[in-house]
Amino acid sequence: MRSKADLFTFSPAPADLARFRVDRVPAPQRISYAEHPAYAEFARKPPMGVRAAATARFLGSLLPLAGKRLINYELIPNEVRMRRDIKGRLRLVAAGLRNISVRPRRRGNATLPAARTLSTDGCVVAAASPAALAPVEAAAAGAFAKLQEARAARAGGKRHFEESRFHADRREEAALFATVEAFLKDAGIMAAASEYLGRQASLVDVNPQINDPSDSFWRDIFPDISSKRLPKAAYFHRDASGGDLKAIIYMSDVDASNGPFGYVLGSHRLRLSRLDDFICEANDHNGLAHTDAKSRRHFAALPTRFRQKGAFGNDLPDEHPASDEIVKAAWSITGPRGSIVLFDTKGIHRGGMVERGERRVITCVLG
Ligand SMILES: O=C(O)CCC(=O)C(=O)O
Ligand SMILES: [Fe+2]
Repeated sequence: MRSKADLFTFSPAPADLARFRVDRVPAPQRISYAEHPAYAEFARKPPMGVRAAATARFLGSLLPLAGKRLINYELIPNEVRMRRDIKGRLRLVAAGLRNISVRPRRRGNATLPAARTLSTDGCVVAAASPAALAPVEAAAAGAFAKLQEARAARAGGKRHFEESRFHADRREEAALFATVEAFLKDAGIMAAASEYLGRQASLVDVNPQINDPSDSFWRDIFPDISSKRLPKAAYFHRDASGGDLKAIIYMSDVDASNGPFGYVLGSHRLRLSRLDDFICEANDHNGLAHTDAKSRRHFAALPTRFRQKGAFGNDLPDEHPASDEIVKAAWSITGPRGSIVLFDTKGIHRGGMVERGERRVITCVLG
């Protein structure tokens, strides 16, 4: 009989691909917005009212975000976060209090090859055989059907990125959670994640996701501007969450045209000061990082230091020295269904930009 390990193989990124030179490039999220064609006009002389409103919105988001970081909010599962009734809120508080003592990530002494690759590159890929993937396909079929229905109901209208996703609730999708958890364990993903985090990793969220060319969240970045040319670093971002890992399971074959996930190798080593990182997260949370005209007007009215985003790629001019560095070190991960991408969400990445066909994945949050 074949052992479970035979059903999975790890592969590191192509060795000939460049690694992101964190010490050589200026911080990519520090952008001269006063000279940016889509922001300059707004940055020139923002009216007092806009400045006050923007700054108030920014400052107002700091305390809730600090609270979230204190309780490791992103490690609390969907079904506890989403409940609005009193009992649900109490559970959230209890989970939050328990979480205060969770240690942040402690890097180093990785011994497993997959954890070592994760430490050097920020990203590692495993391949599951069709036999290993089969139970996951069966367990996720219902969730994908529901998601497809919800997406069809929004056909024609503009879909937000979050509408690509189905946030599975562990109470309703117990079988899906259990199957995915077993799959990630057998694949060695949980062990690699645990070594990387320096503590026992757990499966926090399971989010089936469908993308096709009708998703325009990545294409219509400046809806009011007629030029539709995208910058080279379009949609590249660092997640606004507190620093967890994600495992993306490809549920369909993924080639260059149906939205491969892309990771900038070594970019998880980017060292932002805690303050700058916090500023980025705040703007990603408070909505000022959006790129429609109203959000840009407000963002451009912020004091210069506060003009930073985790979702910076759409704003990064091709001339910025970080742009080429990002492109050179970006691994566009194509692969058959059953491929599993494990990555540090604080590294620079993008995905789901489908030109043709459809891409189905299950995005799992590990924390
Ligand atoms: O859909 C993708 O491939 C990437 C989405 C993403 O950026 C994420 O899950 O953090
Ligand atoms: Fe992301």
